[in-house]
Amino acid sequence: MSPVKTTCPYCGVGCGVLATPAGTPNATTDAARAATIAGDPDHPANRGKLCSKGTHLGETIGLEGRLLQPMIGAKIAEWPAALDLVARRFAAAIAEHGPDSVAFYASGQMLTEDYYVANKLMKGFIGTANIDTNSRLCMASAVAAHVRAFGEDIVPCSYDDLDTAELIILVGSNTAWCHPVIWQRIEAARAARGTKLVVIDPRATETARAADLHLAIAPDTDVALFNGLLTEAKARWRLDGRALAERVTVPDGFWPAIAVADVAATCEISADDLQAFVDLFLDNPRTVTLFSQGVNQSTSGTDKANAIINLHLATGRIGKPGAGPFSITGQPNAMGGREVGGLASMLAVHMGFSPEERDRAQRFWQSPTMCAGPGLKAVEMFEAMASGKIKAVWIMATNPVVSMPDRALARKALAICPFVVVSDCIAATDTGFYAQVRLPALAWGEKDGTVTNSERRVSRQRRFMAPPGEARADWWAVAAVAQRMGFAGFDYPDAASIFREFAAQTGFENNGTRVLDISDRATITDGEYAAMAPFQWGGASPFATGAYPTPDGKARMVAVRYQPRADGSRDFPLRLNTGRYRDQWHTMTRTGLSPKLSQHRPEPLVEVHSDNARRHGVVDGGLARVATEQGSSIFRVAVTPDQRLRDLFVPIHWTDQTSSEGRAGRLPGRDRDPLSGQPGFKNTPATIAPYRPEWTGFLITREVGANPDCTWWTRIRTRGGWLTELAGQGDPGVLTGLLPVGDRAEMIDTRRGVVRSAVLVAGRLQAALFVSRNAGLPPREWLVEQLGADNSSSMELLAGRPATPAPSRGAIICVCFDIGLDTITRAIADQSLVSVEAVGKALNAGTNCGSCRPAIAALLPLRKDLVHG
Ligand SMILES: Nc1nc2c(c(=O)[nH]1)N[C@H]1C(S)=C(S)[C@@H](COP(=O)(O)OP(=O)(O)OC[C@H]3O[C@@H](n4cnc5c(=O)[nH]c(N)nc54)[C@H](O)[C@@H]3O)O[C@H]1N2
Ligand SMILES: Nc1nc2c(c(=O)[nH]1)N[C@H]1C(S)=C(S)[C@@H](COP(=O)(O)OP(=O)(O)OC[C@H]3O[C@@H](n4cnc5c(=O)[nH]c(N)nc54)[C@H](O)[C@@H]3O)O[C@H]1N2
Ligand code: SF4
Ligand SMILES: [Mo]
Repeated sequence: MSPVKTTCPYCGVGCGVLATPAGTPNATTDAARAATIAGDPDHPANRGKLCSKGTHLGETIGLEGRLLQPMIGAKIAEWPAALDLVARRFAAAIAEHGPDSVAFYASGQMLTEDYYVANKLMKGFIGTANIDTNSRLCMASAVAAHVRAFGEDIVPCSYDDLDTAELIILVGSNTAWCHPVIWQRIEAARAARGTKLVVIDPRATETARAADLHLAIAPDTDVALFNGLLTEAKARWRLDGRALAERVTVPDGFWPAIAVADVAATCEISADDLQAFVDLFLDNPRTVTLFSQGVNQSTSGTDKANAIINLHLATGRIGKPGAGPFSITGQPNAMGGREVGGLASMLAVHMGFSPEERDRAQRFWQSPTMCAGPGLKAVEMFEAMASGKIKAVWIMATNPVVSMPDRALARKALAICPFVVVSDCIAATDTGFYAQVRLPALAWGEKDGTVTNSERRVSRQRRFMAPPGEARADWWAVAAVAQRMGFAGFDYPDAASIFREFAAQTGFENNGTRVLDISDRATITDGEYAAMAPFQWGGASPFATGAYPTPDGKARMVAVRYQPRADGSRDFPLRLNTGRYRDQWHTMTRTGLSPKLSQHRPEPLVEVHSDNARRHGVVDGGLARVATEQGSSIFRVAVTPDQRLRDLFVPIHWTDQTSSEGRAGRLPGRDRDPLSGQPGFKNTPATIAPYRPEWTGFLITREVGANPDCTWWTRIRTRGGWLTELAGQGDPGVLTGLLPVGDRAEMIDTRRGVVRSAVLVAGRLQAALFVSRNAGLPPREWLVEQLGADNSSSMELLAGRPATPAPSRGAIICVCFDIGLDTITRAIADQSLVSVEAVGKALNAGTNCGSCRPAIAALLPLRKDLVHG
């Protein structure tokens, strides 16, 4: 078959993908659903590149774990019955308690067409703005800052600006892991043009380690840093006087308000480093400042973003090639959601809630009723649910039980809410557990529509596999419910017709007041929609003319003051930071299916500075309990110089499905930015203490099996099966109940507290359990590879290693070629390798997707000049 041009379903870089289905069209069996994945050389976002997650998409498109039928409670239902029930319960709640008693909680992983229909139904027909999305946890601060500064939610930059910038500043962004193809573009620019790179992040990430200058600022001191830089630029007469006179409004009292007494001391960085930053900034006018969650996910997130924007406005570094403040989006369609208006704080197509705007939307939709004003923002929505005010909620394409702050809140809210609908492609999710109705959604490769990436580029996601089972598009389910509720205007035959309506709305009575206007596409044919090439709205540089979509046409500086956060208490003296791993996506419903992607970080780690570890008695490789006021969870300890003295870092990915503890989601509190409502996920008062189990162990199985009954376990995909790490108290003997039937080889040493069991069927390993009271456990690598292998020797299996062991590979760095840390460090030492390229030549590592290149660079002897490119 010829390749289908589509878009990667993960991050907001929005890479074009060529998917070539391997099997017969319309096949719905697992084997037939295979596809070959490659980067699309013609897509402007990636020009053929893909990171590790995109490269291994083929490992995630099977039917394993899929929800394939509507479910009412625990029973399979037909679509009509499920839709009738949803419509009836929503209508009943509205009739009895009014429109504000119902809510939708949506997601930046929905397509624009899905989002448009959900927003239209809620705001124009049900008549409340209680539709919010996980973008509240992700982009809301950037949105609020854009609106404050520019009058509209506009990202002023394009990826091309990275190619022409002289200086790139990354603020609160682990670009090398979270936006890897942008990172590769930055690295290419550095190699070709000597572009300077500054990274501002409390952690020394792989991104930060590669920078010319890394400022490991104290958490949440960004406003002080950027206000300080702007004050210094003014003192040195380096503002853009013309821009300030003609294009920017500076509020009275701005300069005294932003003054910071001692920037270096406030940010806890050296005066020399601060000076180096100031010099780099003043010497390099073409500056792009990229920012993401270290900025947005903060109780001062909107102020942080405006501090960055202020700097660019006042120095004239915006609306020009190679210059601008650039909020990069997390999810594949965070931007599309903002465009249709799927946030409780906007109405639709970049309009607010003024009487004229509401009237305009009502006339466009020909709708019976309109929401009166803004709705409940994500955390408020769940608070309203928990206090019984919301009687029915529909959650689509997000897993709030895992991803919302304050672990108790979402669980309590969903337990109390009388009617919960969850649309997902996956059957078992922590949120689905609370649903009365679960609706099977199309997954990537089956769904069809559009997404918008960080640079405002709209691309098609195209179907290349038949929908399995009863799975249906989210827009279809929402429209079907709307029709059952008696609303006209929802009889869409396909995604194209929704796209045309959305495009028309962006232009409806716009008259140039809003930059978002794609109404030239409102009349495209189905064929044109099918063939639609990626396009960018707002052009490459929406503010190139110097005009802004405010009433007076000028941008606005905002006097944002640095406000220190209260210090941690005696009980919680540390600061907990949470974030992402390179090869996992959020709650792992998709990347967690890929054996390749699961190798990079097979367990959730808590990263701790060595002094901090010593002070709290935790050791590298041991287990530790991290606690905050909200709760606690257990992680494997990684002692590292990458953390600041009092900071801890844990990953967000593990859930009830994959771990008993090891759960970042239990830890952050509800504190949020007062303007955007975005939670401060990156800075929670916390503490750490050793967790000393009586025994530790691991289990290797072919099937997922039941969850172990012990204090701590975490599970990950391996080739041909699953690896579960275990630790607990009491008798570990009960764990043998997790082993399947077969020929059992066993070694039990009660004195040393060792249990080793291997289960074979026809000489092939089906499962293995290793438990030890004194922590002596063999490496997992070889054993995992024996799953299902021919002619296994029980002796070797129980020893946990082959009779003639191969040299250890160590933790896998390059997932494309399975190359481990030990292999790379050995090659570097033995062959005196000094560049990433040389390592690639010797081992292949880093030569496919390139996601591991920063990790390889970090292993090289200090020859920074050679590692770029
Ligand atoms: N591999 C992978 N990639 C992803 C995702 C994924 O799950 N996995 N998710 C996608 C999504 S939805 C998003 S939103 C993006 C997120 O992408 P990023 O924002 O790059 O990722 P995070 O790891 O959440 O956090 C970024 C950095 O902010 C730093 N930080 C914490 N506090 C502060 C502070 O006070 N100031 C500053 N300056 N920095 C701070 C953290 O130490 C962290 O390194 O990634 C997208 N890409
Ligand atoms: N502590 C902490 N918490 C965080 C963050 C953090 O940094 N720290 N980051 C926050 C951020 S930025 C984000 S974006 C969120 C992400 O958090 P979530 O949105 O909760 O995480 P996902 O795993 O992406 O959930 C998406 C769900 O939708 C399903 N799905 C995928 N595609 C579709 C589809 O087309 N239709 C339907 N109906 N379902 C689909 C998937 O199977 C999955 O269950 O987490 C937030 N929470
Ligand atoms: S950078 Fe990686 S995850 Fe992001 S869109 Fe591209 S291939 Fe997908
Ligand atoms: Mo996000």
